[in-house]
Amino acid sequence: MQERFTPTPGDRFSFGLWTVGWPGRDPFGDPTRPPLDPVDTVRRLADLGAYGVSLHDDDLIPPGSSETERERTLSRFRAALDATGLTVPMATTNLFTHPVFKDGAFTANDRDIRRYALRKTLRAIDTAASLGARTVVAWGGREGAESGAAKDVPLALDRLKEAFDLLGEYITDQGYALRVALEPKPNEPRGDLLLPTVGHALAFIERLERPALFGVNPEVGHEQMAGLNIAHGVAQALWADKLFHIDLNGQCGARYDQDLRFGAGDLRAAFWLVDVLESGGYDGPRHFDFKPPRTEDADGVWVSAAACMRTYLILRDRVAAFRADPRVRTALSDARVDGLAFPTAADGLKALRADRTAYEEFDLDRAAARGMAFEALDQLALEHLVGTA
Ligand code: 3MF
Ligand code: MG
Ligand code: MG
Repeated sequence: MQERFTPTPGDRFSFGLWTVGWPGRDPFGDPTRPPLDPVDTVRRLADLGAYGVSLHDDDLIPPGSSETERERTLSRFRAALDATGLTVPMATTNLFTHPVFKDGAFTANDRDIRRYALRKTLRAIDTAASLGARTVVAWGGREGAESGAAKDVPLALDRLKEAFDLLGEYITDQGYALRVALEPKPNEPRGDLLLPTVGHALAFIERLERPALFGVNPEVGHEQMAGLNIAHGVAQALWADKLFHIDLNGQCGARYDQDLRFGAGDLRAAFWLVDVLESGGYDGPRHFDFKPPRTEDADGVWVSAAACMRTYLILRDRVAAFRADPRVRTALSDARVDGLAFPTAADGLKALRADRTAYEEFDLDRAAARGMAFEALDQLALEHLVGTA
């Protein structure tokens, strides 16, 4: 039992430096834990069975570092990666902590701040490439507004497109093997954020000069803050070949951004998310973006991190058992789920219009009376989830 749920690098689990490294400062209280040394984090994550660590530029290289300090920090970090075999699958830019970004970065009303944000991001892209990352995440943490007239939204979208077109040009010119994953979030820290959901981001990407370079990084809690179904959002991203990365965590409904460990909050949503990730062809990192609650001491941080991976593996096991259960196969067939695989009018519009059984002779009452048998199917899922199937 124990062995099955012990993570290995083959499971492709990764964590942000800023997740386990969160010292617990929140809007109402001071930090409850000391900062972590990124090198120790690398060792602890490798010991726990993770394969990757991700980072913002500033997580590793404090802003204002000299060139020598930057090189020294990077080489010390690289040595820890080499010693443990941990990789950096994703790296990103912090465009939200410094007060200069209070009105946004790529969409700040002030042009000089937008230009600084772009230069900072080009630098972070160089760092990402030098660490061997394959994905750059872009979370527009301050791209938004608290009040109606403060932000001209169509112009802000023009500037956002301009920024991502320039970043796409840079990645292409440099020949970097990097793709960009936009991370949607509805609100927090701004009252309203641009690109609030997976759907908004997918639509935006199609307006870019190099859409193939861009995809999404959905986060469980972000979609749930908007009251949305994360498994459906991820399924649509996969359908569009745009699931470049994922941020796994937990959230209890539409309230403040909780960043709970994976599986906390809406456990059934987590079950269906693992189902869609495991069956939908996603082969990227299973990346955790959570915050060990500030009630935990240093040991509690690692308990919480280990639990994220263990819960994923338990859910993966439960989902596989659900899919393999002959009773589930029957229930799926009773629910006619595979009926959706047949094109509705493969013989074309003309044949559809000529088919009297499709309309004039269609037995509306009989079709409406057919039960869908979804309840039996869903109860089987619940029983697999809680271990009584
Ligand atoms: C905020 C987030 C961010 C992003 C990160 C990019 C600080 O709610 O989720 O975490 O994930 O900036 O990966
Ligand atoms: Mg988040
Ligand atoms: Mg995130």
